[in-house]
Amino acid sequence: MSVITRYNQAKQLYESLGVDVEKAIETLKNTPISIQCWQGDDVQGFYNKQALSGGISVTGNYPFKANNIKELRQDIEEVLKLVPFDHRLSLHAIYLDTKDKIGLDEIEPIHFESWVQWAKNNNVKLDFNPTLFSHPLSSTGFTLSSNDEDIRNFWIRHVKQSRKISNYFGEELNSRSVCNLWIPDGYKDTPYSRLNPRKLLKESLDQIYKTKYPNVIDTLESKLFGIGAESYTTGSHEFYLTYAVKNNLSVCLDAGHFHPTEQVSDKLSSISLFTDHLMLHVSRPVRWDSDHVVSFNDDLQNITDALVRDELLNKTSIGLDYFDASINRIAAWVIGIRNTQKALLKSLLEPKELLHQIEQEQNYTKRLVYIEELKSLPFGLIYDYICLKNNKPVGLDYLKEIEAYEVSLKGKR
Ligand code: RNT
Ligand code: ZN
Repeated sequence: MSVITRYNQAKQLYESLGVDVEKAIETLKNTPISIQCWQGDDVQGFYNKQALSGGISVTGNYPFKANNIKELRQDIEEVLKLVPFDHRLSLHAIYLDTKDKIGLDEIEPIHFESWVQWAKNNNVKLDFNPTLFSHPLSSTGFTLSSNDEDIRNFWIRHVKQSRKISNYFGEELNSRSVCNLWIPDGYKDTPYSRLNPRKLLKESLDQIYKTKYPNVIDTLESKLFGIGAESYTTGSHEFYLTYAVKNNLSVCLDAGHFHPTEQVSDKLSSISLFTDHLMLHVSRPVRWDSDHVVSFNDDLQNITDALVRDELLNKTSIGLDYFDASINRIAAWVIGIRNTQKALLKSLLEPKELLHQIEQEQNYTKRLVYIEELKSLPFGLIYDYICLKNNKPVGLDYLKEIEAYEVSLKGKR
């Protein structure tokens, strides 16, 4: 049976429940994923050859890693060939394009001009992240909350420049750019004062966010702990959430940055009532914030369900954040993007109005019957059709393309 015949049958099934399948597909099309550039080269970047630090780590030594901008772009273009629809690319400051020896506090839009050109050619929008790790001035484990004023000021200048670059992206590409701030600051061992670094971080942020940019969505990414910062992180969830609400900024929730039993999906509705925007780092923690490739699991489904059921998609940026060097890096990207799209599609294929109504009628038996039965409907056939229609490989076929691409790199990297 052909992909189209199977699609038509699945479509009929969904329509019998009152689901508008074409509308679901259209919404998926209009929901870009912000792809993390750093999956391509194990968070190395092109700034200097500093080892990765800041409590994050990449394991594995799969060959064919991208070694320069040209190779990284080539790899991302390959990824874009294997997933339907247009997407965003999330860049880190250390992925700048310049031969000049400049400080991270001196970066300018011009150092990212070639990325904007590339983005225009590839129908991609750009997001940005200042890089406050893998640098001699972050080696004490503190940046914006360092008690050394020079260190703090250096990083304040860096983040200010980063926001300027993000605004340039937004302006050039006609789409507001998310500028997401994450800092590694924290203590390995129990601090005496939990307040002092947070006071300093607050002061730093006050300086950074004084300037308002029309084309930037500023987000603050919290973390519970990092490797080497097990006992305390300055930028905790409470710190950033209250700071964001008070200062009209937004937060970024990384799925690996909470206690293992906490559900990011349950936080979205609450926060959405008090901030204009939500940013997600969709990731997969395995025992800890291990940044595994996003899997099609309940955690992911719960997130997309929360976004779709409560109509939060319009105010949410869905970004990926993982880095796996133990498997083909293109596959790592593609698996995570396709899984995120599938989960979104599955959520979009629910008879939403009906379920809201059932809940309002307090018919909890009916609610559970529907929710459980919907889980086994053939959303995968709809996804296959989307791939086919958009000239993207259906099902397992993308593996062949990745294998062929890998063969083409032999002897070149
Ligand atoms: C670290 C944060 C952060 C980074 C990227 C590379 O724990 O999740 O988002 O992963 O900036
Ligand atoms: Zn993250």
